Order: sequence, then structure tokens, then C-alpha cells
Amino acid sequence: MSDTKPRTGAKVRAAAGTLAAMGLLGGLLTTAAHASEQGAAAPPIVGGQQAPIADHSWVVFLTDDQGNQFCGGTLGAADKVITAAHCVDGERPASVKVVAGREDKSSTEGVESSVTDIWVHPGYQDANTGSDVAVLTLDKRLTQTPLPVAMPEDTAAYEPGTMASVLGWGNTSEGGEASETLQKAQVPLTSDADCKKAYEQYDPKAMVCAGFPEGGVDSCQGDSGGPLVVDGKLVGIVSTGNGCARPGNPGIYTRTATYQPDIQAQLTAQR
Ligand code: 4AZ
Repeated sequence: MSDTKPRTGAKVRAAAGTLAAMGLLGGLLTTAAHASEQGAAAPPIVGGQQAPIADHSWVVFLTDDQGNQFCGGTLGAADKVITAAHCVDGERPASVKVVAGREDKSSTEGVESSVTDIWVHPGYQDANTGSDVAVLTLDKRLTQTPLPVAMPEDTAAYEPGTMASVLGWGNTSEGGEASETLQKAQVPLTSDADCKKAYEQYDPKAMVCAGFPEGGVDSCQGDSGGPLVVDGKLVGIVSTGNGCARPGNPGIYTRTATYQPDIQAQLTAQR
């Protein structure tokens, strides 16, 4: 939910609220199992592996005015990036940059774009109440191929147990450090009933969960805004969750199919 380095008071407060709300629930469920994981090797995203950017040229990262990566995103059209509202809500376009085609953050490969407009879903309040989606307009059209967004009728892509890919440059363990290189992991989509058990705020229209019951593989802080992909379609946006890779605490993603009409309107909007 929180950025790698929150830059506004609003975001710091939102993050603290999430942690407070979820900590009570998650703490009881996961203390023992999580403690046993702390000593284990901390693989990337959490539990993923390095992924070639050439195979996923639609995945991008967002940097702040210091050049620090703070979120992920997905190219939805040549000059449009789909990300999480909580990544950019309240930000000025001038303080966000988008980096495409760069697998290793410390390299200069790929292309950096300025942001000329930030659209945040009008229903967005915080990640716990849904509508955690935003679309950025870039100052130029990129040559990278965009990723299609799942449609409302794409119900098969959301079948519980379906394996989905999640990608990002975020933390490789809960409370750990962000990855220098693009990471990718596979996680099964969770049923609405199982996600509701983990999260009281779960709204099956606005969200979808993914993760193994035993934990170990997940998105984490800094992956927010990035893609969850099934069958070559964007089915989710990394949004929130209780910690990272904890047993019984799947990651929560924005259910893009629900918002596809709104997203599509933004992808074709002239701004
Ligand atoms: C975050 O703080 C965050 N495990 C992102 C993803 C998840 C939890 C937190 C899901 O940005």
C-alpha cells in the first residue's frame, strides 16, 4: 500500500491506517509461520526470479523527482500507463517519470518519459475501498507493445486457481530492499471466499487476490501499480495486502476487468 518512500503526508497516513487495520487480523494468523520464514533465503519480488524486459516490454517503473523507483505500471497504449491510484494520488505530473525498456534500474537502457497528465479513478479513496487505478499520459509515444486489459466478460481469466504472473522492481522480502532488476513470480488467483476470510475489506467487484495458502510468493512494497497478468491480459494491479508472502495473506490486486470501460476511455483520451 505504501510507496517505497512515501512523499506526501496523505500517503504516509493512508499507509499507517492500512497497517493498523490489517495488523490486528494478520498478526494473529501469521506470527508463527512468518517467524519461521525470516531466516530463509529472500528471493525476488518475493519468491520470483529475474525476468527479461524484452519478454515483458509493457512493464514500466515510476520514479520520483530524485530518480528513485517507487511503483510499477503497465503500458496500456503508446503514450498511456496504467498504475495504482495510491501510487500517484495527489502528485503533480511534473514530479513523476516513467521508465520503459530498462530491466536493471542502475542501467541507462530504455527510455524515460515525462508525465503530462494524471487521471485517478474518481471513486478512489484508499486501497482498502477499491478503485485503486490511475492512468498516466506520457509526453511521447513509446515503441514498446502495450498489454491489453481484461474485459468485463473475461470471467475465465479470474477462475480461482488460475496461475497469474506478477512483475516488479519492489522489495524481495517484507521489510527488505527493493530489487535492482525486474522480477517475476507466479501466483494462483484466490477465491472470493478465501480472500474475504483474510481481509474484511475485500470487495470482489473491485479487487482480486492472489497467493499460495502457505505464502512464500507475493508482490511487495514498491511493486504497487505493476501488472498481474493472465493469458496475455492485465487482470490486476498490485494494490495492497497484509505484509508480503505471509501464509493466509494473499496479495490484493485491483480487478481491472471491473474498471476496463473507465480505463479504456482514458487510454483513448486526448490529453
Ligand atoms: C505495498 O506496500 C504493498 N503483498 C504492495 C503489495 C502487497 C503489500 C504491500 C502485497 O506497496
